[in-house]
Amino acid sequence: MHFFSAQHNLLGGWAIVGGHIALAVGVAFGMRYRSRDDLVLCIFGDGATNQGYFHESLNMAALWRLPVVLFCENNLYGMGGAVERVSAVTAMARKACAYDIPAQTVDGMDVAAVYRACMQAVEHVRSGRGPYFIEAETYRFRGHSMADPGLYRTKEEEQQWRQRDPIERLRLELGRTGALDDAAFGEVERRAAKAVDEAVRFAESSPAPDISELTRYTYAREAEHG
Ligand SMILES: Cc1ncc(C[n+]2csc(CCOP(=O)(O)OP(=O)(O)O)c2C)c(N)n1
Ligand SMILES: [Mg+2]
Repeated sequence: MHFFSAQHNLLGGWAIVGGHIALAVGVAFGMRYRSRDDLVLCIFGDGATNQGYFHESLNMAALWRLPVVLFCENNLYGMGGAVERVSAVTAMARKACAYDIPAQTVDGMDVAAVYRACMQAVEHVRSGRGPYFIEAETYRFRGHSMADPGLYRTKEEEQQWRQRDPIERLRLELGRTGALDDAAFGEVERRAAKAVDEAVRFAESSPAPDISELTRYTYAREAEHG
């Protein structure tokens, strides 16, 4: 969860649901403050939109016209239950209206459609008009984590969404247009599987960290020494 790569401008996966929206807006404020022509892409789930952070952050981002694209993956479930059981508003894009942030809903199972929506959002933000909200309608084929076996939906529902698997759809589309044949696609899959296997091997064969490492990287000053 705590991956981070400053080199790739990837500012991390965060443990506190919705907390990173405030961080993203803070980073966007920093960019504006330093007159940098960059923007932030902040990705969060439907569950995060019920958190106080979400509302405070959208308010501030809109008020100060900060350069941030807010990307909500609405996969219909949080951890342990369906959206309609926890959210008074189930269409996530409508939540952006409260802060006058332009929003669009896109088929999150269609890679090209998501790409197009992101490009529109980037264009909007780059033109100095403030934040933009995207709701990608998608599905999570499993429970949230090992602690969530995902028993709250039916096998039939899962099967229906499987038919729209975005990776499979992309493979078919690339094959149809001749951009990437099955062999080339298989090679991409093999490379990805190899990278994951290597990372798992590295993690499992590495020694457990010493207790003194517990708070390392918690503060920037420590990271400088690390
Ligand atoms: C503030 C906070 N509350 C609860 C949790 C436990 N938790 C982790 S993920 C999650 C559900 C998140 O749902 P959603 O945003 O829809 O993400 P998804 O797993 O569907 O991508 C919860 C409740 C947490 N990490 N932080
Ligand atoms: Mg979700």
